[in-house]
Amino acid sequence: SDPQSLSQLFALDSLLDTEEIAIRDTVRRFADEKIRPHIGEWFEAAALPVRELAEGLGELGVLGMHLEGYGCAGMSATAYGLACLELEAVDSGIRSLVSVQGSLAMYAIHHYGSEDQKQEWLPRMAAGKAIGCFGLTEPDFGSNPAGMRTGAKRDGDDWILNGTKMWITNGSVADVAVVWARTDDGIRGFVVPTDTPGFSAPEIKHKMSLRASVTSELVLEDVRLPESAMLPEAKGLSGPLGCLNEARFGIIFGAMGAARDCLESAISYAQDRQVFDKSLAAYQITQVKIADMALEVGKGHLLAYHLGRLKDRGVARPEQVSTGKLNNVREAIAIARECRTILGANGITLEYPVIRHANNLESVLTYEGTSEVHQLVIGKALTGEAAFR
Ligand code: TGC
Ligand code: FAD
Repeated sequence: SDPQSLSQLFALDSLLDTEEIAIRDTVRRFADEKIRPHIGEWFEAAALPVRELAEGLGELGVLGMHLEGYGCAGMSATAYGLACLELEAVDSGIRSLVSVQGSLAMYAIHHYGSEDQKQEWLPRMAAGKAIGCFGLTEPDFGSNPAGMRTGAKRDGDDWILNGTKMWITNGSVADVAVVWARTDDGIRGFVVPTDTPGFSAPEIKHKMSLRASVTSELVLEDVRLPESAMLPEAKGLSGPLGCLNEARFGIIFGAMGAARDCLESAISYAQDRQVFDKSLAAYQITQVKIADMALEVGKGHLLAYHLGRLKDRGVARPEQVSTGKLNNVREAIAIARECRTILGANGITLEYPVIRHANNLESVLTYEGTSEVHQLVIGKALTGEAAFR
C-alpha cells in the first residue's frame, strides 16, 4: 500500500486552521528552496550569510512575527511556532537566527523598551535590515545568570558598562546587542549599538555543532551609554527570563522540525537501501525503530500545538514551556541518533541531514536552559521545592 506521511498518520493538519497551514507551507517552501540547497555547504564551511538571509527572512515576515506593530506581522504564537518548526527542519542554526532576533532581542525591546527604542530598532529588525543579539550568559554564569558579573555604573547621566558575555548567537554580526548587567538597582537591560566605542564581539570558532550559526563573545570595556539606553520596563532577572520563555517556546516546535527531517530521511533511505535480500524498510527491526520514532514525533507535535494554543490564550506558564522544551529537544536528539543508525556509514556524511541535525541538537539541548535546568523547573513546580542551589 502507499506509504503515509507522518503528518497524515497523526492527522496533524486537522488541528490547524487554514491560515496556519498557509503560513506553514509558505515558510516550508522558502526553507526548502532558498536554504536547504546550501545548508550543508554553510555548515561545513562554518560560514552563514547572515545579512542576506536576514533580509530574506524579513521579507518572508518571520522576524518578530508574533509581535504587534512596528513593522511586525502580529501573528499568533502557534503560527510563529510552525515557522520555527519549518526553519529548524532545515537547520537549527536558521531557527536560532530567527529566535534570537525575534524572541530575544526584538521581544526585549518590544516588551520592556521605551517608545524611542521601539521606533528606532523594531521596524529595521523586522525587515532584517538590522540584526540583534541577546547577551545574558557569561563565561562563569550560564545556568545561573543571577550570578552575572557584567556591571553598569552611573557616571553623571550616563551608564558605563564593563564585562564579558559568552556564547552569544549573532554577536559578531549584530547591529544592536541587548545586554543584561548588574546595577545598584539589580539586573537591568541595555540597548547597546554595536558600534559604541569599547564594544567588541570576537567570533567563537571550532564549533562542532550549530556551524551554520554565528556564535560570539561580547566584550564590554568602559562602554559609555546615555541614560536612554536602559530598558525602562525590565527590572530584575524576570526581565531576561521573560524573553527566554518566548525563545524556548519556538524551540518546542523547532526541535520537532529537526526530528521530522531526520525521520523522513531515514524512512526514504531505508526504502531505497537493499541489505541482504530486500529493502532495509522491509525488516522488522527497521520498522520497530521507525514506529517508535514516529510516536515521539507525533506526541511532540501534539505537545507543541497544545502549548501553542495555551500561549495564544495568554495562559502558558513557564514550567509548561519547560515541559515542552525538555521533552521535544530530548526526543529530537534521540531520534536523530537512531536515524543515523538506519543510514549506516552514509549517516555520518553531510550528504544527508541527519548527523548535522544530531550535532546541532547538542547545542539546542544546552541553550535556552539545559535539560537539567528544565527538569529542576518541573521538579520545583511539582514539589514546591527549588533545587537549583
Ligand atoms: P528565580 O529566583 O527562580 O527567579 C528570579 C525571578 O525571575 C522570575 N522567573 C521568571 N520570569 C519569567 N519567566 C521565567 N521562565 C522565569 N523564571 C523565573 C521569578 O519569578 C523571579 O521573579 P521576581 O519578580 O520574584 O524576582 O531565579 P533563579 O536565580 O533561582 O534561577 C532560576 C533558573 C535556574 C530557572 C533560571 O536562572 C534559568 O532559567 N536558568 C537558565 C538560563 C538560560 O536559559 N539561559 C539562556 C540564555 S539565552 C540563550 O541560550 C539563547 S540560545 C539561542 C537560541 O535561542 O537559538
Ligand atoms: P553550565 O551552567 O556550566 O552547566 C554545565 C552542566 O551543569 C550542565 O549539564 C547543567 O545542566 C549542569 N547544571 C548547572 N546547574 C545545575 C544545577 N543547579 N543542578 C544540576 N545540574 C546543573 N546565551 C545567551 O545569553 N545568548 C545567546 O544568544 C546564546 N546563544 C548560544 C548559542 C550556542 C551555540 C550555545 C551552545 C549556547 C548559547 N548561549 C547563549 C548560552 C547558553 O544559554 C548556555 O550555554 C546555557 O545556559 C548553559 O550554560 P553553561 O554552558 O555555562 O553551562
